[in-house]
Order: sequence, then C-alpha cells, then structure tokens
Amino acid sequence: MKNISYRIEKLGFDKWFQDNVDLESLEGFELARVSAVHKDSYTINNGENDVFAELVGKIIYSAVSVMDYPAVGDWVFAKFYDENTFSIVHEILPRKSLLKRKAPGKKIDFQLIAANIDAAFIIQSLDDNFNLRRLERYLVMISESNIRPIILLSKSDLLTSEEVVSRISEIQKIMPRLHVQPFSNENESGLKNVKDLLNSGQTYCLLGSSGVGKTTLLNHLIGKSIFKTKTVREKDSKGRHATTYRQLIKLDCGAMVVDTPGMRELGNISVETGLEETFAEITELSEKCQFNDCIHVNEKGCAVLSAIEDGQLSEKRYQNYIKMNKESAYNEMSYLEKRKKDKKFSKFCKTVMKQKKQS
Ligand SMILES: Nc1nc2c(ncn2[C@@H]2O[C@H](COP(=O)(O)OP(=O)(O)OP(=O)(O)O)[C@@H](O)[C@H]2O)c(=O)[nH]1
Ligand SMILES: [Mg+2]
Ligand SMILES: [Zn+2]
Repeated sequence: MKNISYRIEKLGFDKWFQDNVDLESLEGFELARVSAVHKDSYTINNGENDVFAELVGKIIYSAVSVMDYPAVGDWVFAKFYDENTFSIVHEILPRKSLLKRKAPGKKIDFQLIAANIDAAFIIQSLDDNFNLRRLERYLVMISESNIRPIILLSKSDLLTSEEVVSRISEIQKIMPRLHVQPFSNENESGLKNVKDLLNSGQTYCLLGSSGVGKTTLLNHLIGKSIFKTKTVREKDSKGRHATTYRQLIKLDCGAMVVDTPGMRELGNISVETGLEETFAEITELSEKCQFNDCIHVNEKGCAVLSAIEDGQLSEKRYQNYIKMNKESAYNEMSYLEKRKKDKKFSKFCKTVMKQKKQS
C-alpha cells in the first residue's frame, strides 16, 4: 500500500478509506476532499489549500442520480492545474457514510447533505424549537446512515436552569443512551463541553432547523465570526436562512465540521434500520407480537398496541413511528421505481449511441 501523506490523513483519510480504496488506481491523480459544493462547481482540498474544481465529463454523462455527484466531505481523485488554482475531479471514492434527505416538495427525489461524516450534532434550541418528534426524525435519518448522533440544545440562556434540566430529562426518558449537551452561544455556558466532544481527524456535521444557532456555534468553535448569521425576526424566532450552502471547515483542534442550511422539511428515503434503532423499544416489543408480520395497527395479539394501553409506551411516540414507517415505505417504493426508469433510460441512450456509431 502506498504511504498516505500526513496531510491527507489529517483531513480524515482514516483506516476505513485505506482499507476500502484501491490506491493503486491513483496513478496520475491526487487525493483530495470536497470542502464545498456550489451550483455547478466545487471546492476541493488536497491537504494544502482549497482549489476550484469541476467534474470530468465522464461523471456528468454517466450519472443516473444525485448519488453519482460529489457531496461535501467526499474523497475524490483529481488532477490539479495552473499551480493548484484549478482542478478536475475524475472519480468519487467509496463513502463511509452518506447523509441524505428527501428533497423538499411532493416529488420523490433526494438531496445529499454530506458524505463521510463520523458524528452529527443535532441542534435544537431550547425555546420553541424544542420538539421530541422532530428529534426522532433527525435520529432516524442519522442512524440509517451509520453516523453517531449527539444532541445539542442551544439558547440555554433563555431558560432557567430548572427548565433546561427538565427538557433534558424529557429526551433521556425516551432515548436514555443519547449524549445531550445544553449550551449557549450568548453567555457561552456549556461551550467548553461542546468543544470537548470534538476529536481530531473526525468529521462532524451540524444539523437542525434554521435559526437554532448552528453557524453561531461554528464561529465560536473557530474562534472568529467568519460566517454570516442572521438576526432572528422577533416573534417567531425563525429567522430566514442565513447559511445557503454546505462547506467543510477544519478547526485548529484537528476536527472538521460541516455547517448546513437549516431544513424546513425532513423526509427520509428508506429508513428501516434507522427506525428500528430510534424506536428500539417498539422493535423489542414487536418481537412479542402474535404475528411475525404484525404492523401494529389493529392486529390481534399486538404487543405494541397493548403497551400503549398499559401506558408503557407513549401514544405520541407510537403515532410518529407509524407515520414515519408509512412515509418510508412510500418513498422507498417510488424511489426504486424512479431508479428503474432512470436505468432504462440510460440503457436506451447507450443503445442509440451504439446504433449511431454502427450506421
Ligand atoms: N439567545 C440566544 N440566541 C442565539 C444563540 N445562538 C444563536 N442565537 C441567535 O440566533 C440567530 C440565528 O443564529 P444562526 O447561527 O444564524 O442560526 P443557523 O442555525 O445557522 O440558521 P440557518 O443558517 O438559517 O440554518 C442569531 O441571531 C443568533 O445570534 C444562543 O445560544 N442564545
Ligand atoms: Mg447557518
Ligand atoms: Zn404488533
């Protein structure tokens, strides 16, 4: 195996990639990591600087879905030109993890949020953004993609410490194993604890609704107000989106952080594993259902339904589970159908090209 340069290792090219990427085929290329995604171009980093990048035609013409395009955090093989001021991405390397969500709107399509993330900070602010059902949604999205979740509760300055403690216990009652850290960007309490959660060489992403303080937190982690934040409109504390694109930032402590624009709608594509983990107690209960294929809606001998009756399981949590299960089944079905169509179409194009060549 080739020696990986220290610079690249520091950007997160860890053992997983060394085991899963064939570096023999690197001949003539350089390894780099995608640090920002723009409309039709990218910024990539080779361990030294950020360089403007475009995709080689082959990637564009052979792409059948958004999965075939680079996301922030992706590792790529690239060629650099003009004293490292311009580069072409030739290949996207296998992904250790991939965060994606359903694109906003009715259409079944999805967006890539980030690739090769080790842990996600799910941020809710302790004021009116705090919502257990929304938290469950984020958790499903994350555990489906094998990413370690950490919950951060921002704006602790707006509540009394008793109120903060009671919100944390609401989360821990239903998800006891999660790490939950309150903090304030305003009076800086808890910020040290957040910093202590960051490990060198690991990649984190900041997720959460618009206005919860993701970018303000990032500025604190950097130690300078580099990125734009928005003033919150007084009443609904929502603020308009301040962050409009995703980028990967390297911190002095050696950790990398991806800031993302807040999400209005959080749809999951296929979430079977995520649902099972997030609703672990329902998964466990379902083993006691009379029928193996019980979907816990009105079946006889359903252990989930009887747990609701005895008050062991919260009705609201159950409703969220059923809702997400339905959405997931629907999205997955439509996605597979779409993928099939795309494949058919690209096959059709190839056949036409072949026939053209032959004639
Ligand atoms: N009181 C209080 N206000 C905060 C805190 N953190 C952020 N804010 C304010 O909340 C507003 C939004 O913060 P941002 O950091 O821009 O939020 P964001 O999550 O990055 O939002 P998007 O980029 O739109 O997704 C700003 O006016 C911040 O000053 C906090 O801990 N306490
Ligand atoms: Mg922001
Ligand atoms: Zn059941």
